[in-house]
Amino acid sequence: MGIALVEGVARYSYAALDSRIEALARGLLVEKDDLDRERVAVLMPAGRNYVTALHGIWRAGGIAVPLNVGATAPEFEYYLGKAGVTRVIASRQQLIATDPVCRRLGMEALEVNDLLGAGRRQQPLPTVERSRPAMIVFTSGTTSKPKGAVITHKAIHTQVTTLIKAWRWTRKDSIPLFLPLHHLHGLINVLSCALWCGATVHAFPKLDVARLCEQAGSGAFSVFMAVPTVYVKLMEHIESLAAQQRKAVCREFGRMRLNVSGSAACPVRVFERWKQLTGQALLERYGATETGMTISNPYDGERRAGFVGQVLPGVEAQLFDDNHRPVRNDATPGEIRIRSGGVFQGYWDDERANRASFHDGWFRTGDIAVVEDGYYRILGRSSIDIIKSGGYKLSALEIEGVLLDHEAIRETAVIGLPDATWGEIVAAAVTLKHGASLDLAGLKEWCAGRISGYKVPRRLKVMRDLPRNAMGKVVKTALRDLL
Ligand code: MLC
Ligand code: AMP
Repeated sequence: MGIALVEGVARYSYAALDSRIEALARGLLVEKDDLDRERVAVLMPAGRNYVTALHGIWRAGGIAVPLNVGATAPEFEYYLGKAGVTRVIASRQQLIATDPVCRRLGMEALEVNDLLGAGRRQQPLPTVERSRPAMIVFTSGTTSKPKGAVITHKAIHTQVTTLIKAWRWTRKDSIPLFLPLHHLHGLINVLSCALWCGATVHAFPKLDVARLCEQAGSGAFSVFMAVPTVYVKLMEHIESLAAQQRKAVCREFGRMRLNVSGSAACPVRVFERWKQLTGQALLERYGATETGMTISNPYDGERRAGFVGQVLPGVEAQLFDDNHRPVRNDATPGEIRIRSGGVFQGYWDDERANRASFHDGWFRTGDIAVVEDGYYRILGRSSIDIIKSGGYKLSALEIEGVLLDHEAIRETAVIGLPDATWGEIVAAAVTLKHGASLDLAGLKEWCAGRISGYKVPRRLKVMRDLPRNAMGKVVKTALRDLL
């Protein structure tokens, strides 16, 4: 069997990975027959241990809760509590960072190595039906705190097999993995699709544009997937290279069989510049944590800049108006709603959110689109309180909730502002308490340790009053124009 993972100079075969996964599953089970929906958190960067932990939990019948390695202690505590996690599997570095929280919650925190030898070799592994939940993935939304999307094995199976077919994955493929593994883009589209079909994953602990270009330039990859921000960063780097090196990197990106962009809108200028540099027409696709990928530009055929493409096989998509009526005319904007075997089961322990998110069996994405000749074009979101920065979905309300704890801040309104690199950046408008003062550097420093780096405001506007309507509600559109 071939190589499943490349991590630095180490290469791991599928067979070696498989026996490690079984050993970990047995280490988790010890005397039990089945973890039976026990929630086990996974907290580590891409690599052999991540795959061992994720699949080990699955084989033992547990529910994996992949978490952000950059989460702060309060965020971490929220995720563990909300999902009812009982054990955490972490890398050494994460173990040290999260130990105080785990101790406080009386939770067992382990490294992969602690579990590998802990089970009995003859211990049978349970049969895990596809209808069972496989993981809880936290996603921000229109509520202040992130919600845990429960995704079954069946939904993962549907999502992965759909993409393998649509994008022609084969075992000959090799792909770099540098996106975070607590979201579907890295976890399903890159890691799971590759491992499903016997391809090779090159794991990077984080985005390292220089190393990526070096390896891409030596022909190491056949497929590349990233958020638009990564393509912007890659192009900046490529343009800074000496002529010969630049030529080699561009040539090798051009020789790959597929470059995909998603998780946020790919600006037309990024599509065009990438094509100019490498000759590759980026394949833009659309999806969400709750649905997996649902709309994609074609593998063969026209890839339209500024469009997310056509509905994937096996997926039903329909535009709806504000009164839950299907939009009959494709040129009329409507909310994209989805039905498919890839859709999640519901939010963990959140009946209110479940009621609000489904209507007549359709999942409401909150994204507004039009359709032209079968190609979807995203116009925006139904809520201004959702910000997409570098492919991360952020809740303005969650950030506002944290900022209000600042001793100088009386009121705040958080919005996303357009940005050429990040898509949007987080901006906070605040009014201050009497006699208080605040600057951006001070605010950033205060936020560290409270919210993940990517949620921290990059702009601060201190105002005498926030713009409000006659009802006293902050008018965020007016604020956006002001900023
Ligand atoms: C990092 N920073 C960000 C940021 N990421 N700021 C705003 N938005 C972001 N997304 C900040 C850091 O806090 C830091 O600030 C500075 O930028 C440099 O940090 P870094 O970690 O060195 O950045 P970098 O490695 O360049 O990260 C950029 C990135 C990352 C694009 C690789 O943002 C990323 O991995 N994004 C992908 C998210 C993703 O996978 N989304 C998929 C969701 S699933 P300071 O002040 O400390 O210097 C989904 C479904 C679907 O949406 O359709 O796929
Ligand atoms: P998440 O909850 O992090 O999975 O983010 C899902 C959201 O990302 C979707 O609802 C869209 O708003 C956005 N999204 C994903 N892909 C695209 C794309 N290609 N273009 C525009 N928005 C996208």
